Amino acid sequence: MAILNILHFPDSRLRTRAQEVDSVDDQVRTLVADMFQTMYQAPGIGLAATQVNVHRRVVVIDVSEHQDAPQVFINPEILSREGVEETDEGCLSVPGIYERVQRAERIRVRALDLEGNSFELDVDGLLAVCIQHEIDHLDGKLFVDYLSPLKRQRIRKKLEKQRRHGEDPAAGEPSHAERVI
Ligand code: GNR
Ligand code: NI
Repeated sequence: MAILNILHFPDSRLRTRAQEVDSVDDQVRTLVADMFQTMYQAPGIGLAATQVNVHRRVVVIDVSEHQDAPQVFINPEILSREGVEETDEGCLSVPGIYERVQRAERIRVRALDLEGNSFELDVDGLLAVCIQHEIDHLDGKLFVDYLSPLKRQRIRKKLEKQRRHGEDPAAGEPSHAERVI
């Protein structure tokens, strides 16, 4: 297993639309294992392959309290959406930034599992938010795209400044040891 490098906004590679996976093979399973290791050590509750510069439609998620409930979504598709909910979001590709974003409250999602079998799931709460956030990554979209251009510009400047000064952007509040939830 390997810990992969996570791209940071405004890296243009985060704007790539990921390709469908046409066969769930050992290469995909190795990618999934590496993505889980990367997500758990970050730590985060989800990770899209786009964030580690692999432009395939692969998402890993674990919204459980003890990080013991890994979920894999390959070629995820939202089949239906219901209601609207606003929650604070963060992103491992936009470290240290938390903003309110509106998303569908409940969704039905279809995806392939690690054996290549299709499954459908009705989800709400944090898992629904996370799946929508991750599918956005696969489409080259970031949560900051839902904010005003002024806010997005401020975030861009802040991250560029931190980068120039060689700071760990995830340092400060909340602590790096805490998950971004
Ligand atoms: O760790 C993460 N937390 C989070 C919190 C609220 C909404 C979405 C997320 S996903 C994020 C990890 C990440 O960047 N996934 O792409
Ligand atoms: Ni993200």
